[in-house]
Parts: sequence; structure tokens; C-alpha cells
Amino acid sequence: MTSNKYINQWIDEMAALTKPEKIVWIDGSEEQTVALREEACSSGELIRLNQDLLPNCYLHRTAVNDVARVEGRTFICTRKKEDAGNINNWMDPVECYAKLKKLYDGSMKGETMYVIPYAMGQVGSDFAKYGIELTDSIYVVLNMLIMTRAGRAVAEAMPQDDSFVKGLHAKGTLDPENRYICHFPEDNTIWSVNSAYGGNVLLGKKCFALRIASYLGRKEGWLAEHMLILGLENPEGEIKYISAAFPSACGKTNLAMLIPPEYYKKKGYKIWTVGDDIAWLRVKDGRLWAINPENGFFGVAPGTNEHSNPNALHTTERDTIFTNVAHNLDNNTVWWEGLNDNPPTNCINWKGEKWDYRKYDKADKINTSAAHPNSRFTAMAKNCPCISSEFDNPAGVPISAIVFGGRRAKTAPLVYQSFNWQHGAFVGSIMASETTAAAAGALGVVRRDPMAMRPFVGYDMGDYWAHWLDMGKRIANPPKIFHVNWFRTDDEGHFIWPGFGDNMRVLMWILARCEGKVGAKETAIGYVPNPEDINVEGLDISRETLETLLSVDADAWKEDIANIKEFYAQVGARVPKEMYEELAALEKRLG
Ligand code: GTP
Ligand code: SPV
Ligand code: MN
Repeated sequence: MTSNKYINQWIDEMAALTKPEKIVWIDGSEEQTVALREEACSSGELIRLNQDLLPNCYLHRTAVNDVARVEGRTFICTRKKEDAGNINNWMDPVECYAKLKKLYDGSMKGETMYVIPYAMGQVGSDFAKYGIELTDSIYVVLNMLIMTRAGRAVAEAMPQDDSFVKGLHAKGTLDPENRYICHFPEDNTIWSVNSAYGGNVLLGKKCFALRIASYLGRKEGWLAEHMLILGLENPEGEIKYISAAFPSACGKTNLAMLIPPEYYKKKGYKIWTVGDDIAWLRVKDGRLWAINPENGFFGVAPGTNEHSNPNALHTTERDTIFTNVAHNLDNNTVWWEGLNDNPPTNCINWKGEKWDYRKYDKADKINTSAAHPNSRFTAMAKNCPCISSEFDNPAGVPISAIVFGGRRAKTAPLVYQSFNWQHGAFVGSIMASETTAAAAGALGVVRRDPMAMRPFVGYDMGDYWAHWLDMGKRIANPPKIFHVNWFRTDDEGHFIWPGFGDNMRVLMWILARCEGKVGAKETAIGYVPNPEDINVEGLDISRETLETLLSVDADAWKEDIANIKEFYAQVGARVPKEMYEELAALEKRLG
């Protein structure tokens, strides 16, 4: 499909290593895609769902031990260890290639190796980047065809050099002890083996569009971020764009697709989705512009319903691959916790076993829920009812505000604004969040997750912060930087803020601040809204509760400072001095 000798040579090499029976190029044609779905259905890899209720939708179950990203087995392999930094796992590239070659050796015997040419970004645009993923998984092929722009047109548009990102994925034995997700940013290479799940194997997503791209962004002067992008349209038809970084399973997809509360809807406000997970940002005309390099959504299923996120739900009603949700045998559809209050009685759970809803125990979700807490839908952006008209615009959209956020039961107020870009970058650097099911490991533990990028920066974290500071200096009109927390809880552990669509109320304050239309209270951590400036019309929320949501608990912050210092020490020698200055200033303001 290509005459690019670098590509063909590399494919030959990888085939000599993995030894597939045949090699098939993915052309993106309907005919080939239909045939692959057919093959996956006959092998049991996919289950064809009710085509009247869910046209062109399929269900897939991964191995029980292979249901999330595995950060402990994710490596950045730079020649010098210090270039990967202390936060990343590191392996020497020579050693890593040798180790993984043993695992790949003959791993595709008797199988087909699929060659997927794909673009991150608009094919042919200045800002697009190209990759090829080799894989032995039809599931990966079908997901990549949704998540990226892939196929013949991409192969033909790719530059005739060796700048493409070389991705090799083999399911292998799925042995978790030998599972590796390895990145070689100096070689534009990603090697993934012994997994068949999401972010571990859809190499265009976290591996390329964040880890490799963040490395390229630093070299080339742009940013690759774990951010949604949304447009907020006012009744006059003006649209302002906001990008927001929240850690995995902390509300990006939900915010990106939110339905405005009745009060705003009636006035004519609208929300448009540009992206729900990844943003590539560059400086142009003195502003920061963002594109979503993806072509679909790999979204969290549980909790998605007609009230929380109708746009996501409708996006998944056709052309969707569901992974690890429950199978409702009564009508051959899917179900997950939080879809509705009617758990199916004739149901197969995410593990492929008969499921009894009466045994569901909230405290033991993994073992008793019908759908895995990190079960997902892979759906096409173009099927999203609120997809932005700018989604396909290669120039992207100009960003007015950057929002950081995480899950914090206490400490972080509903929203605050940083004093300036440098302070905003500092606010990003000290982000913290309770861990979720999106990555393997303990749940609900507070950990520092700078810019929601802890698992995704392809180089040293201190250098990454320096790059953020440097970017700020290059933008004449930089976006204002904010921090939000939808997850503050009361003493019984209930969320205080209604969240979801009502988060629009916070976005309105954020945009009013960007336009200098509203005042704020200056506190030790930044500008906090005056309670009367958050519109709570139609909400059952008392003034007292709002004040609690907006309060800054100096003691809790002082306690946090010790933890931040520890974290900075762990990040190590390359933490920019500006970050220490900001930290000292915060400490001083807290008194
Ligand atoms: P990744 O795809 O893993 O990067 O996740 P994400 O950041 O897109 O998170 P998503 O929007 O899928 O939300 C994850 C979980 O958070 C779901 O269970 C949601 O129901 C829940 N959630 C999202 N927004 C809110 C909110 O405003 N308030 C509360 N309480 N929960 C929310
Ligand atoms: C995340 O974990 O942030 C995701 C899902 O978006 S995955 O693609 O698996 O990384
Ligand atoms: Mn994500």
C-alpha cells in the first residue's frame, strides 16, 4: 500500500521477528471492515448485538486479568535514565528491545499480522502525525478504525520518510508478569506485548498521542495533554473554547458532552464537543490553539445514562464496540451499573459468567458488578449529537481557559483561578486525585497527578514543567488557568456538588473571569468565586453548602504542602526553580 521503503523495511523486520502466517494491510474500506467483524464474530472475539436496537454494535470481553492500563509495566526507554525521569519506569533501550524480542519471537505463528496506517489529527494537515500499528488482534484493528483516521488514504498521505511512529503489538500469552508497554521516544517506537486492553494496545492513544507526542512537543514547541476540549456557545452565537485536564475516570467525557441546565438551555446556551481525552496545543497568532488528534471516544461505560450523559449514551447507540460491559441475554443488548435501575435478570457479567443482580455489593464492585468498573465503549466522534463543527478543522480552536481538576473529597474547592500562567502551571504541578479503576492498582488513594499526565509524560516530569513555563512565555494572550473539583464530599461520603450538567455553572464563572466580567475573592491558593457569582438557580443548594464548596481550609492545605514537597523531591533535580518559588509563596500566604 506504500512505496515508502522505511515502512516496508520495518514491516519486514517485525514480520521476521513475530513470524505471522500472513500480512494484511488495513485499507479502511467498508468491505474489509465488515469481513473482519464477521471473522471476529465467528471466532467469538466479538458478539454481535441486537442489530435493530444497536445497529452495527458489538461486545468484546478481555481476559479477566487484562482490564485496565498497567502503569507498573509501562516504560519509557531513553538512552539516558535521567531523560525519562524519576516518575517514569525506565529501561535501557538495548536491554528492553532484547527482552521484548524474546517475547515477540514467533508470537504470531499461524496468525495474521494486520498493518494499520493511521493519523493522529486531520490527514494532510500541518499538525497531523502518522503512525503504523502492527497487531495480531482484530479487536485492536476495529477499535483503531474508530479511534483514529486509518486506512489507505492515510498510507498515501504519509510523508515518504521514516518519521512515522512504529508501533508493534502482539497479544502474546496475556501473561501479566510478562506484560510490557514500552516507549522509545528517541526511536519513535512503541512495543506492547501480552495485553489486549484499551490504552495498553490502541497505540495511537496514550502511547503515541501522549507519551511519544509529549516528547515531540517539547522538541518542537507544542503541548500534548490529557485534556478534553469543549466549546460553550452563548445566546448570541459566540463560542468560547475550554480545555480541561482531569485524571483518568475523573469526568472529562462527561464535561465535554454536558447538557446545560434548564436555566441556560432556555436562554440558548449550548455545549459542543471537540474532544474528550487528548488535546494537542500550539501557539498561533498570540493564542493557544487546540486540536483533538483522535477520531472517536474510548469512554467509561458505568455511570453513563440518560440523565448523567445523554450525549455519550446516544453516541453509543450505533457503530460501537463495548468492552467488558454486561450482556443482557433477554434482548441481546448491553448493560452497566448506572445505566438504569433495571438490572437484567438474564445476564452475563464482564467475566463471561451468569450474573445475579441480587448479589451485587457496592463495596466489592470488581467481583459482584455486572460490568467492570473500567468497562468502556469505543464510539465514533461523528455519531455524537453535540460534536463541534470545528472537530475536523485542522487549525483547531482557540483556547480561552485551561482547567485542571481531580477527585478530592476535601481540600480543593469547587473552583479557583490561578494568579497567572506561572502560578497556573504550579497549580497543575501540584494536582492530586484519588485513584480510579482506569489503571490497575489500589482505588481511592490520593496521589499527585500533575496536569493529569503522571502516567503519560514521555520524559522527565521536571523538564515537562519547565516546558509548560516556557510555553507560557511564548503566548501573547495565554488562556487563564483554573482548578475545579466536582468531588467534594460531606461527612457521610456523599458528593456535595450535583456535578454533570450543573458543572456548566462553574464554566460560566470561568468564562466570566476570562472576560473580566466578574470579581473574585483573593485567597492564599488563588481567586475563589464570591458565592453570589455562581448561579445556582433551579438547584437545591443552600448558601451555606455553596460556601462550604468554595471554602479554603488553610490547615488542610498546610498539611498538603508537606506532601507536595515530598513529591517535588521525588520528581528530582529538574524541577524548575519557579515551581519552588511558587511553593514558597503559597506556604507564606497560608501563614
Ligand atoms: P478517562 O476516559 O479514563 O480518561 O475518563 P474521563 O476523565 O473521561 O471520565 P468520565 O467522564 O468517563 O467519568 C468517569 C466517572 O466519573 C464516571 O463514573 C462518571 O459518572 C463520574 N463523573 C463524571 N463527572 C462527574 C461529576 O461532575 N460529578 C460526579 N460526582 N461524578 C462524575
Ligand atoms: C485513561 O485511562 O485515561 C483512558 C483509557 O482514557 S485508556 O485508553 O485505557 O488509557
Ligand atoms: Mn483518558
